[in-house]
Amino acid sequence: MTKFSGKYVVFLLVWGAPLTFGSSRAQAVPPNDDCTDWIMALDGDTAFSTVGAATDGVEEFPTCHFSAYANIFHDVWYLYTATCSGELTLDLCNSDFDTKVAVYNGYTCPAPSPPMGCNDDACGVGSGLTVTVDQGSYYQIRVGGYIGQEGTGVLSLNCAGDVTAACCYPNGSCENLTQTQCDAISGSEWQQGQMCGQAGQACAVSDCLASGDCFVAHPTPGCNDPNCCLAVCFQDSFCCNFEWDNACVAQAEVICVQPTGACCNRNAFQCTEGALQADCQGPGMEWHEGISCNQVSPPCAPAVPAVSEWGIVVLLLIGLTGATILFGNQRRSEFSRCTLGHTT
Ligand SMILES: [Ca+2]
Ligand SMILES: [Ca+2]
Repeated sequence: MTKFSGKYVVFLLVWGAPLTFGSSRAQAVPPNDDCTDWIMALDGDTAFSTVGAATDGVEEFPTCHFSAYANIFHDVWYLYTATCSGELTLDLCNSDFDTKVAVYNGYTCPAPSPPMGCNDDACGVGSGLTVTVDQGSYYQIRVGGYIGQEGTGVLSLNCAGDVTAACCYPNGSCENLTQTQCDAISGSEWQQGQMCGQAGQACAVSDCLASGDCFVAHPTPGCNDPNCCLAVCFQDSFCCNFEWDNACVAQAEVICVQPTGACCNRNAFQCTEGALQADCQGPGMEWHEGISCNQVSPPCAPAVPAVSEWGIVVLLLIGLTGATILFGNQRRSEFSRCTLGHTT
């Protein structure tokens, strides 16, 4: 009741000074009187005036319900783009009237009710409040007064919190982190003002080089195709920070272009063009990256017998030769006998 009584006194004093009030109404209407005419507000101090402004915002009950009133009278509008992820603190303490203030999450008009926060008296009859914001998001600030109140003052804004930016790991992968978080990672670089959406610029592609096939899981981070490596790590930083596991391989198979080559099956004497390495596995299978079947050397043909097998081959040839000679001699003897019999 005490606070309400104070308000009531102030209210009477204002309405009890018609000359002052009348002269202020004659001033120009503030350019940001209407919600749709908001003005950008930056961190720091912004001088404002609500003199002559109309009340176009709506009553915000219960968020703005203080001392019997839920509206913010003679309001003017500002739009703020958060420069940090953390807490935005604003105040109207340096003002010459009984202020009220509200912060809305968004930039549309009418302002998206209910407001994130609202305050009447934080410093005397001046207003102030703190809301949680996300870097890069928009917030509407509605500045006005308690019923019947208007005047001039200063809107002070201070965004305190962690600013995130691209953090480039030594292997070239990128993650949006605060400078403190990024500095804690050995060899990393914090790119102030850049985000990982600009990965090609934020982090050097060549730094993503690492041993290990991009399409085969291995216990070390990164893989041997820098473009593929960066693309996968952009989606999943685990792959470049800890291990190139099966999940990284699965992403690589979707994102990256896999190398193909000739797949020679020496057991079946067949060769397949443009095969993936993963599809050319098993006994007798040979994968030759980036070449066609007619370039496979030695040609994709039956395997040459091993040295130990040559003895068997020679013996078979000797046996076959001997049998041929014997068979030939027998035939010649029969021919001689027949010829002699025929001539006698
Ligand atoms: Ca207004
Ligand atoms: Ca106030």
